[in-house]
Amino acid sequence: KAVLAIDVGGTKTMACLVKEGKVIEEVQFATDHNLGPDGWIDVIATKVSNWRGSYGRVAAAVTGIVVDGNWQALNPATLNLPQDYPLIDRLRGTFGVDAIAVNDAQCAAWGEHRFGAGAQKDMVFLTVSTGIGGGIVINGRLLQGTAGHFGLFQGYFECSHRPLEDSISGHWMNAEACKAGYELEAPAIFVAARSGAPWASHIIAISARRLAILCQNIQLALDPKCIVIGGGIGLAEGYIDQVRGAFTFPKISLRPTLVSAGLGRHAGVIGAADLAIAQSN
Ligand code: BMX
Repeated sequence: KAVLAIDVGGTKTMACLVKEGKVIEEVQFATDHNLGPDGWIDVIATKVSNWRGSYGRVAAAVTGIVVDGNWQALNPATLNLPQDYPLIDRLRGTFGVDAIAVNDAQCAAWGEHRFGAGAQKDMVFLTVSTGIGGGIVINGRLLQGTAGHFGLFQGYFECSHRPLEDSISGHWMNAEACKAGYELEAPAIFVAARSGAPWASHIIAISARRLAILCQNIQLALDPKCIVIGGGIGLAEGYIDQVRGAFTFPKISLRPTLVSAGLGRHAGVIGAADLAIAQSN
C-alpha cells in the first residue's frame, strides 16, 4: 500500500500518495493562515477523500517541530500554530491509520539522502522558502529534534534579536519588497529581477549573500559532502549560482558544495513516506 504523505509549509500545503519513493498522486494548495491546524487537516481530508483505501499510513512533513506527537511553531512569523497541537492524534483520528509527523526540512533531507541529490553519508539539506529550514544526515542517520533548524540561528545582521531567517527568507523578501513599494511575494520578485528591476535584484542578492555565509558556517560545523538546496526560493533560477558567487572563504577547497534538490518540491513528502515505512518495519 502507498503512504498518504502531506507537507504543510508556511505558504503551500501538498498531499501525495507515495509508493516506493515515487509520487503517484498529488494535490497542492495555499496554506490558509486563517484556518489553523484543524482546518488544514479538514481541507486535506476533503481533497484526498477519493484516495481512501489506497494508503496504509499517514506521514506528515510539517514546518515547525513535533515533540511527543504535539506540533508547535519555533518562529510563528512563518506559520502561527497553537501551543502543543496534538497532530499525531488528529491525523490518526481523521484518516483512520497510523501516523508519523516530522519537521518538513528534516523529511526533505531524508528524501534527498535516500532518493535524491544527497546520497553521501554526510549531507545537509537547506530549504529557502517562507522560512529557512534544514536537516542533517550524518553517517546515514537523520538527526531529529531541533537539529538542523539553521533558520532559527540567532541573527547577526542588523536585526540581531531575530532569527536569522527573518533577514534571508521569502518572508523577509516580501517585507523588503513592500518597503520598496511593491506588495509582491518571492516568485514575483524573481520575475521583476529578470525583467531588470534593480530593487528586486538587490533583495535577491542580499538574501543570497547571507545564505552563503550560513552555508559556510554549516560547512565548518559539520563538514558535509554537500549541502542540498531546496524550497521555492532555493530552486528559483539563478539563486544557487548567486549563493556560490558570494562565498567568502578564500580557499576553494573549504567552500561548501551546493547542489539543487533532486526531488524538487517532492523531497519532503518522499522523505516523510520513507520514514513512515521505516518506522513500521
Ligand atoms: C522555520 C521553522 C522550521 C521550518 C522552516 C521552513 C516554524 C513554523 N518553522 O524555520 O521548523 O522547517 O521555517 O519552513 O517555526 P517553510 O514553511 O518555509 O517550509
